[in-house]
This record gives sequence, C-alpha cells and structure tokens, in this order.
Amino acid sequence: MLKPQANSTRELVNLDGLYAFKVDFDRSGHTEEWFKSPLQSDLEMAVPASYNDIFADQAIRDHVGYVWYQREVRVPRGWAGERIHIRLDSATHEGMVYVNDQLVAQHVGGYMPFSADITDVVEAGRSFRLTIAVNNELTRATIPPGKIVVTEDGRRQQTYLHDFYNYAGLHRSVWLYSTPATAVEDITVVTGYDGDTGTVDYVAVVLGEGRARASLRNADGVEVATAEGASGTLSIPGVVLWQPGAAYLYELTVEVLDDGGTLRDEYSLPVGVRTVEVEGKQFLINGEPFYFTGFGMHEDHSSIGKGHSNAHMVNDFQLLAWTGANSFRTSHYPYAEEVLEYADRHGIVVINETPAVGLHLGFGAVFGGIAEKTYVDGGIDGNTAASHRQSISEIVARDKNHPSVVIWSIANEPNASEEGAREYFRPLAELARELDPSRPVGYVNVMFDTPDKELIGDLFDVIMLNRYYGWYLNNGDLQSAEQALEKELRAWETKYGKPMIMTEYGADTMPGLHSLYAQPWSEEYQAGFLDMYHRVFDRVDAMVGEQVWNFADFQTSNGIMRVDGNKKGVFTRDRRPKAAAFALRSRWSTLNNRK
Ligand code: GCB
Repeated sequence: MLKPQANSTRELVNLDGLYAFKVDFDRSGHTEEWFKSPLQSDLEMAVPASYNDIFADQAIRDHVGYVWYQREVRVPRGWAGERIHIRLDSATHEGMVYVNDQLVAQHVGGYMPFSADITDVVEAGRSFRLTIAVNNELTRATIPPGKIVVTEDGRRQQTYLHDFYNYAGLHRSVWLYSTPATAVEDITVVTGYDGDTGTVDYVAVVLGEGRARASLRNADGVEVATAEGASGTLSIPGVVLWQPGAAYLYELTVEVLDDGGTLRDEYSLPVGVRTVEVEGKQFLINGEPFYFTGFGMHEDHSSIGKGHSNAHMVNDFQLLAWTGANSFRTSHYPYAEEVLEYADRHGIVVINETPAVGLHLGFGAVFGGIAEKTYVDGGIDGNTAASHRQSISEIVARDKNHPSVVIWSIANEPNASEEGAREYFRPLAELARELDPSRPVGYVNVMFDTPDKELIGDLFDVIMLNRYYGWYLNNGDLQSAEQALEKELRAWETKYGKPMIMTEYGADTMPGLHSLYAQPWSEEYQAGFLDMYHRVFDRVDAMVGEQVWNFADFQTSNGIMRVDGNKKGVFTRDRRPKAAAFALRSRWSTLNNRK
C-alpha cells in the first residue's frame, strides 16, 4: 500500500481544503442520492479535521450516522493516458466515495487509507463532482467495536467501551494522483547487516510488463548499491545503521523500464537499516538492549479533534524530545503516515497499534452499564475477528517499511482471561507474524487480567502492561501501590520470562492543583506516582520500557470519571507542562537509554 508520490512518472494533487458539508440527520442521503447534485447545505467543513467540535451545534456533535462532503475537482490536462486515482488517507469510520453519480470506493476502518482507480470515469482536463459520505457508526462487527442504542424518545446514541471521544470525519488528506499503466504497485523491504555490511532485501510488485531494477542512495545522495529484478538484495559496504535517537535513512528507488530501456515508472522509499529482536528478557535494536521511554499518545487537539495537522505534529514531537522520550505507542489506532515518516527521520521508536480497543465487554460495568461476557455471539465474535484481521493486514501493509516501527500491538486491553480469548487471539497473532516475520508482536494487557488469570501471553513476544496501582487501585496510597506493583511485575517475569514494557501508568491531574500531601489529582501526586513506578521498574530485570499514560490530556465521551476528558496528560490538551513533565525530563534525559 504505497503512499502516493510525485516524481518523474507520477503526479499528485492535494484535495484538502473546504468542502460543502451536510449532516444526514434523517438518514436519507443515500435514498435521495445526494451525490447526484450539489449538496443542499450552507455548511462548509475543513479537511482534514474532525467535524464534531467545529459547528457549535450539539446535534452535529452527537450525530450518529452519515455526513456528506462535496467539492469539484479538476483533473490536470496533462494526465491523458495515465491511470488516475483518488485516495483518502482515512475516513472515520466508513467512507463511500462518489465520482459524479458513481460509487467508486467504500471502506470500513477509520484509520487507514484507501483508494480507487477512477481512470474510466473521469477525463483529463475536465472537472468532476467528488462526494464523500462518512459514517461514524461503530458496531460489534467493527474495529473498534461499539453499540448503537436508541433512547425512549427515539434518538440514536453511539456507545463504546474505549476511553477516547468518537471523533469522525475526514481526518487526513485527500489526494488525486496519477500512475503510469506499467507501475510499481508495492514494495516490501527487510533490512539486516553483517559486520559493517548492510543488506536491504526488497520485493516489488509490478503491474504490467517491464524490467525492474533497484538502486540505493545514501543520505548524501550518492548511489551505494544497485540490483536487477523485482526482488533482490542490496548490499551496503560501511553501512550507517538507523539507530534510536540517531536516524539514518537511505533512499531506495525501484524503476520499471520497457524493452527499449525507457523509464515507465519509479517509486522511492526511505529505508533505515536496522534489526529488531527479542532475546530472553531483552529487547534488542541492532543487537543492543533497548529501553523504551515515552508515552501512550492520542491524535487529539481542541477544535480539530483527530484531524492531522503538521504544525501540531511537529510540536508534539518537539515536546517528546524535550522530555527526553525515545519512543511512543500509537494508542489506540494507527496514526497518520506523516507521523511515522517523521519518527523515521528523527529516530523515534514506535509501538504501532491497531484500532482493536474496547474488546472487553466486562468493561460495560465501569462505564455505567452492565458487565457482559466478551467472547459470545453478538459480542466479540467471528464478525469482530474478521474486521480485526482486516485491521492487522492493513496496518502491516501500510507501515511495514518504517524503521521506526519495532512492535505490532494487535490490541489494547482485550479480555485476555475469559474462555474464548485464546481461540480468538491465536489466529490473529499468527496472522501478524505471517504478514511480518521481521517484527515482534504483542498485545496490551489490562489490569484485571493478572498473571494468575491471563491466558494468551505465550502467543506473543513481549509483555505489554497497563497498570494503575495508586490510581484506580490504592488511590492515594502510593506505599501499598508500590508493593502491589512490584509483586505483580515479578509474577509476570516468572510466568513468561519475556521482555516487559509498561505501556500505561498514570494519574489524572488538574493543572494548578497543588498539595503538600499525597493527594490524588494534584500535580505533586502525579509526579510522585510516576516516581514510585520508576523505582519499581529499576528493580525488575525484565522491564525494558516505560510509557506514561498519557502524553497530553485528551477528549473522551461523557462520564463521571472524566472532567472534560481524560486528565492523565503530562501536558495539558493545549500542551502546557504539568509538574510531572519536568520530573520525566529529568529522569529520561539522564537515564541511559540502554539499561
Ligand atoms: C486504560 C486504557 C486507556 C485509558 C486509560 C485511563 O487502561 O488503555 O485508553 O484512557 O486506561 O486513563 O483509564
């Protein structure tokens, strides 16, 4: 799944900006065929952004169902004879794309790109009406799952068991692009090294007839290796490895030539040469023990919600660097591709997570409902599993070539102790490994599934734990929390003997609330809480990482546990530091990142 690019054989037009916008309150857009004429609405909506917080209208914010976007698009004159495609970097959670009167693409899964070849329905030099219907509904068959309930007075409400607001819309860019008839359709690279010789194994999928060749340039643009054919190995004498904190990228170019030697297509990809392995209780990058520091994050900002913004992204990365973080987890869904590209360029290590969050129906009780069994028909069942397989396949297809990505996290806090958990997860773990044998695979464990109850850890390479001793348990009593935490970590170490990462630990904190005492919600309590966890991590051998929950405050659904969202951020939602940010900066900038 190659990201579109402009080069000597391909063109790319960005379609971000303002679109006509209409909310389908009566669910009549499809029957009335809104795509066939200009949308009857005064509203305009910016792309990319979530629409929820833009209109000062509760009905739009709470809407469950489709919204419609529309604009005119002109196909460049010079594209005659090329294949023409439309690509959405995401549509949350379902996108239906119409070119004039015709449906050209439909995709379910809110955090992944999809595209359609529209060559046969558009014309170079002419314009067309682009209409996109976006649906925000979540059901037990989607990833993440959710459930729509109907109130007594007939309003439909979206419920879900994950702790972040169900922002929706066109969160990422929209593109029109061209490719030649003979084209590079996909590239997969796997890197390694032996001594100071690096290797880049590449496999290219080529559409149409042609002779493929590959070349590799170093960061100075000097060609260092070439190979003939659609697959092969490029050897790099005196390789410079991609290292955490010291990124180095080569550029791989795959070209396709016709019989006469004329270039038909080319595609270039940044490549970082590095290895990732699990050995005993250690997590190795380039053969050296790596210790993760950083955060679980969210794509979340005020006004734009989950919309990608390069300015906000750069600012978030700068704050990560300021705290001394060397990594983050894309909790709880794949982030925009720009984020991974940035991490590649800056040597930030990423745990890449699918949107499989909320697969624990016992959580209903926590959110004010009832605790249900998880692995039953109509619950997390075969339909959910089919979407989950799609999520795993797509995240690997999109992100397999990023050196920054070192672990696939295939789920966050599923029910891992109930009967049915093993049957559900075994094939999914196998699928992830089969699709990418080069990276460790894990899932993130919830506090209820302690090592005495948990059933699936042996299916994975790393143990990733979210723990809240001192917050949801032992609230306000860090001494008891410290003992309980250490006891549990030692039990995990004994049970599996695998590397362990604390993927979440944190305390809700009101900025500006101070206390001399161990008082939950105060800035001092948050800092003291983190400090306590760090003491314990430093005593447990198998711990190979700490990622605080969360990088910044973020929006959630309503509930008595949330005050305008989740306040476990070390930064506020507008990215001002709480006291804990300084404490982390002091630990992480002095901590030897290799324990
Ligand atoms: C968790 C979840 C995360 C929540 C967090 C919390 O375990 O993985 O999505 O936001 O706890 O703050 O409760």
